[in-house]
Amino acid sequence: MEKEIRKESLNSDVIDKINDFFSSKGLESYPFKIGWYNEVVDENFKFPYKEDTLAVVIISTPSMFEAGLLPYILREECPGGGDMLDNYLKGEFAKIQEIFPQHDIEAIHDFELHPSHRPKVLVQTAGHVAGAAYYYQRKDVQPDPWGEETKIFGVSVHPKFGGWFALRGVLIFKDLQCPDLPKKAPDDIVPTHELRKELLERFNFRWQDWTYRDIILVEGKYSEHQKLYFETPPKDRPQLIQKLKRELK
Ligand code: B12
Repeated sequence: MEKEIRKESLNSDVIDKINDFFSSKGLESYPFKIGWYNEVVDENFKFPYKEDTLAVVIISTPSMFEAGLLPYILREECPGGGDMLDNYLKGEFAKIQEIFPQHDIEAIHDFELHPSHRPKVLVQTAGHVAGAAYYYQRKDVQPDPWGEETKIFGVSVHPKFGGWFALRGVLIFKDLQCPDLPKKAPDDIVPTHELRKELLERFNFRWQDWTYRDIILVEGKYSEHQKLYFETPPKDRPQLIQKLKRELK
């Protein structure tokens, strides 16, 4: 019994520390059990870990750009190889291993693919099972209003930020078991058939106009600088970064 209590307080200590680390950077973290994720995904997406293994999904909120990415961009001397956002988040995820040298942590980013091009993690599913953001999929709109030939991708909606956020990846604590982690259902903030249909249509057919992000009233959105950064194709971002450096430094 005493051992179990210590195990649980160790887990909540880990969860609190991760939360403290990310929150000042405009990032949110939500714990989940690997078993909750494995229960819903197809065989080839499952992780080969015990069901009670502790994992955390990381979300970027609208303030991530100004609180973390922009200072990083302005600090970095030379953009170097790769995307600045990916490099920034790789660095932040890697710091978690430094904070917890005693734990065996696997960090997986949203953009990581297997050689077969299959994503290493489905971050929308992770966000849903962690209770962070409801993942609205085609099967959640019944009766189905689209024809068989129409491909409809699902979209997650954050209760505070609507679509003004992104799911950045997961951290898996391979050596930590969390049998008593309470499961929280995500808030169903797009409850009606009409609104869900509208959400999926905006995300699939008009995602460039940003409107799917405003499917609910939100507490915060991307700044004009952030929108400009994300609208700019990665190959043109180095020039934009130089411009931002001149304007903001
Ligand atoms: C590949 C990819 C694309 C591809 C294909 C899209 C797709 N969904 O397949 C393309 C290039 C088209 C694309 C485009 C875009 N994408 Co994209 N994309 C991805 C990526 C890397 C993988 C998605 C994927 O391949 N999924 C595989 C399929 C099979 O998964 P699935 O359909 O969810 O099926 C699983 C679930 O159904 C689950 N499941 C089964 N039953 C149940 C039951 C429950 C309850 C649950 C929860 C789950 C569940 O099991 C299935 C797998 O076995 C993700 C990041 C990531 N690593 O997840 C971003 C991601 C989905 N994209 C994102 C975005 C924003 C976009 C764009 C707007 C462009 C952009 N980056 O700004 C456009 C919009 C889509 C469009 N209109 O074209 C965001 C979505 C954010 C959100 N709010 O949901 C993500 C999550 C990236 C991120 N960092 O946030 N994308």
